[in-house]
Amino acid sequence: MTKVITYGTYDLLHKGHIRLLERAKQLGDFLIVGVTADCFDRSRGKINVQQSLMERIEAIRATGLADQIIVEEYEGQKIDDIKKYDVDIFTVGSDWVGKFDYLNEFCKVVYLDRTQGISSSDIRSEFRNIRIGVIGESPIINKFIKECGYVNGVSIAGICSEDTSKLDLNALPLPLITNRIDKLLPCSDAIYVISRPEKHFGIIKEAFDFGKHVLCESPVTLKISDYYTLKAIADEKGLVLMDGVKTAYSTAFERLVLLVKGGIIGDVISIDSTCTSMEKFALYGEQEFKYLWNSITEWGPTALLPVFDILGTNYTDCHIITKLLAPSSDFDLFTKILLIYPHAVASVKIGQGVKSEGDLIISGTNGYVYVPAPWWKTDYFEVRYENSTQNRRFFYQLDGEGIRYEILSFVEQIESKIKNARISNNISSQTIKLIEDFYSKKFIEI
Ligand code: C2G
Repeated sequence: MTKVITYGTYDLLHKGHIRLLERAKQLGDFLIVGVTADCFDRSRGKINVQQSLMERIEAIRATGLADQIIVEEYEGQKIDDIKKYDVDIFTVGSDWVGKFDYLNEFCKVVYLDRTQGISSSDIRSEFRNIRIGVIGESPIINKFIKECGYVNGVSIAGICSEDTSKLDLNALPLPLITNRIDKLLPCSDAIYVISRPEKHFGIIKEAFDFGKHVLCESPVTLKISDYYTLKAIADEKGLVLMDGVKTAYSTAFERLVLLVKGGIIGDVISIDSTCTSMEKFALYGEQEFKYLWNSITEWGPTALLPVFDILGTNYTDCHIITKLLAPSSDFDLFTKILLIYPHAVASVKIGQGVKSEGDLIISGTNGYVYVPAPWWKTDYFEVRYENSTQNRRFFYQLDGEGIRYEILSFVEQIESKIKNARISNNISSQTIKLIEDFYSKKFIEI
């Protein structure tokens, strides 16, 4: 009996996939089809897969072409499978020609012509065509627009900006560049806001008036009452208001929180979270670039995320210690926040004008989690114990600093009726409350 094996994601099964499977089956007497697991697809950069593993397996089963279905979960598994199932032929579409020649050591490798004119990506883009208007002046916009290219069915409607000096406009094909938001909104389905935080409320309110969904760099507003006003409008109009902290969409961070909540280091007693970066302040010092955010708005939401995600937001006391650029200024060069909980404490250090080690340390009664700098865009963390032989290391792919996952989550929120935002309203509102306290001068100045 000649055994044939082939692998694929098989998302939104179409005739190209089926033709491949039919010809693979003709190569032998027994066809094994390996369907890729969600985490394996994500690790190899396929983030747009719409169907779950079970849905994709069922679709393959329904074709009646597979004699056996297995799941592909890790890099290198093909060699294991070929040996384990005593496979004679490995086959895959010609878009992979050359990539699997190394398997010739274990079995015959056959590349079958790919069916032209159809792909899962094209099908996804037929289902989805979301035009995102971008509003702001930050150089992060360059990354955001580039990352949109990795999300099927998303395009950039244009940019509304008061100062485009930090934007790579020639690198980006943009249908519209304006400084008028009422020009951008009509040609957008949704907007991404990264303008100065004090302008967020007005911009989002206008976007809601035009019936547009909003992804806003955190903090969404500077006043908690404004945040509740916007949430009420969004709920009433059935619009999405999503808080954009890209770290929340990094697999490493998501898994870290789940492991800690699952007790991997025992009870969490202390969290030390540091986010500093002198880069922008050195480049655009406050005098020259009035759009530079201060430390509490630039880094506060990110640095507070692990604290609120793991310890919650019911702290009993809060101390804010800050170093201002000048006595009368709102621009904090450095701020330290101490949050006291009934059975834990958290220390958050943030700085646009002060440099420190940007790591994250979560201390527990059985061990601790160490995330090296820059922890907020890490693909790696360690769980460490007194007996270091028990230490464990975790790696998770992180493409584009997490921005493409954030965009994907935004469009999925728009399409689905279930609003299961990665950042809860509670975390968003409590972050805003702390920032509002800062602006109300509820701090100790050093
Ligand atoms: N395919 C095809 N014609 C198309 C689209 C896909 O012949 N129009 C083939 C691909 O070449 C592949 C199989 O159908 O052999 C499954 O395609 P995908 O679901 O896109 O998965 P892919 O990531 O290409 O799978 O490790 C090998 C990869 O997992 C191959």
